[in-house]
Amino acid sequence: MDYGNILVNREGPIASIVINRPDTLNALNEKVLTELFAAFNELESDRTVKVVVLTGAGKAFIAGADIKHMSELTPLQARHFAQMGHSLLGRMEDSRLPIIAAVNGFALGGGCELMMACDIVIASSKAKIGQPEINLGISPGFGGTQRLPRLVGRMRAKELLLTGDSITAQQAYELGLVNRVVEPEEFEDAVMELAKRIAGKSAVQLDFIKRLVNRGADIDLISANNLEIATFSSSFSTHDQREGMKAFIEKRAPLFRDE
Ligand code: CO8
Repeated sequence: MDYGNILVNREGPIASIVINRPDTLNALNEKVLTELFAAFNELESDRTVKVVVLTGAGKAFIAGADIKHMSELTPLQARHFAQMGHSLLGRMEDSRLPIIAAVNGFALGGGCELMMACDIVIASSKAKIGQPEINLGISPGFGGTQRLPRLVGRMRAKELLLTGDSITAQQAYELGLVNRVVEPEEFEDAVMELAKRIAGKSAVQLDFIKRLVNRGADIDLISANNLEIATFSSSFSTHDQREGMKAFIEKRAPLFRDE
């Protein structure tokens, strides 16, 4: 597929997706959502890819859904738009690929929601994060009222959602919304260093562990633990389990084959 609004690059096992609408601070419209969905499908089916970095061009990660686009929507069109966003975020959470959100700047509204569907978040110290929808007279539509309280707790989530205030990357770190805050000049290196470390692991286990954490969080503990037992036992049918343990015993680095 030809992408007009995003850039997709591959460097060995590390793929990057850059939302490339800097004039609108990478605001999300239906075309961007469609392209992102297609890009995640494309990368998922390329078995050489093991990790994805998602970021934005220019000074923003994503400053939210495109307000000009949304200002003309009927309720039915708004429903369709929200469903597209939810499908994309569900696709990201179901992907076998770990997704690192490299939050280079503003992550607001739909941008914060997309960030929360990623697996690890590295934020530049200049990033601003929030759910300002209330200031536009709407409620969040891409999962903000659901993922945010699950990540930071209900009280803190309601404060952000009801005031619409943005917080700094450091405050987001203290809330547990981002994993790490890095100075702008070290940002790209920190993201690539993390991506490389993850890409060196077994792709089978990246998939298994991501699925267990994401799906286990939505079901009861007994069922989730049973899922873990089943997944753990099936690990013992893989090459990478045999290699990982053999390498430990032989005191050398493992050579995973992602199978
Ligand atoms: N949509 C469209 N255009 C935008 C957006 C946006 N979300 N954000 C910024 N832009 C545009 C500006 O209009 C401006 O364009 P122009 O140069 O043509 O005037 C350009 O980007 C640069 O922006 P600013 O000049 O405003 O840059 P500043 O550095 O002064 O300010 C801010 C940066 C603080 C990020 C400011 O741009 C801002 O407040 N943006 C809006 C943030 C926002 O409210 N986001 C939430 C949107 S709602 C949402 O995401 C809901 C998601 C769920 C949808 C559910 C489906 C119905």
